[in-house]
Amino acid sequence: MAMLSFERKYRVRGGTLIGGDLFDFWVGPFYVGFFGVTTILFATLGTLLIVYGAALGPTFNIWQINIAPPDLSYGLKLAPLKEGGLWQLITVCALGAFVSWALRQAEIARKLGMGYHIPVAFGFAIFAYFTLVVIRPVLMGAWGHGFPYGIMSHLDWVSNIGYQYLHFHYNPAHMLAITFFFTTTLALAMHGSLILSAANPGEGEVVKGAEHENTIFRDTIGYSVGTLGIHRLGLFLALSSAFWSAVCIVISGPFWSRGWPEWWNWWLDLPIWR
Ligand code: UQ2
Repeated sequence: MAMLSFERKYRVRGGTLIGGDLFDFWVGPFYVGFFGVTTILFATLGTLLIVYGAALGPTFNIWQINIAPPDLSYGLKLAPLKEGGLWQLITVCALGAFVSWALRQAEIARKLGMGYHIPVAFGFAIFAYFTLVVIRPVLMGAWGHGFPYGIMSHLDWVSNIGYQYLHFHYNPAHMLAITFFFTTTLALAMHGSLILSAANPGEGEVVKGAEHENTIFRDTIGYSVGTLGIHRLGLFLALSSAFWSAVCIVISGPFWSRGWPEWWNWWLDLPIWR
């Protein structure tokens, strides 16, 4: 296994949040740590529960396997395993694994003396999932409002929710989320193509750097956001995508239960038209 020259200096004890030196070791290239252990435990248990749920039938077709949340009549109670209890346990395992993964990222960042940007960024993804399977179901009073675990079934769920609010594209937070997702792909396409164009200038040409990167954008659009700026912008766009996704689903039901097109009547209802 290749080892970067600086790793000999940084692969040292310390920086752990919990467990002291006990789990402070590597397996091959992988740092373990307390949260590496909890990640493995939660992920393994969660996966086994999914396989058990699949084995209960009616199919092992990977596209059709479905592990549904409890019926709405169970409210916020624990349900029997085969009546949505599996979904509840799998949700706990998923959150346990995701949060463990984020904390392991934080421990590695501490070891390396880096900022917490990576675990914070991953935290936004966890927050979006948490909003979908915990915050919104709790606000609506039943775990049955969570989404089912299955490839086709979760797509059907998204489609059904969309139609339940008549036309989800009129949800203003959904509009923002989509705009951020699209702008993220625009920014990454601009950045990726710019870096590759500088690094692969063609036969016989010398590799170009930041000055050239700035110049191609100043020459074309009169503005360069800068080499650090593009990464700040990219992170902002990506985090905003996850954030507004969470907002758009959590307001659907708990704060608005009619069709989203109707929400825009606030415009026609403004007193200025009277
Ligand atoms: C840039 C720059 C980079 C980049 C990119 C730009 C040298 C290597 C892609 C250009 C980005 C701009 C002008 C912002 C575009 C705005 C949105 C909302 C997509 O200037 O600095 O660094 O990779």
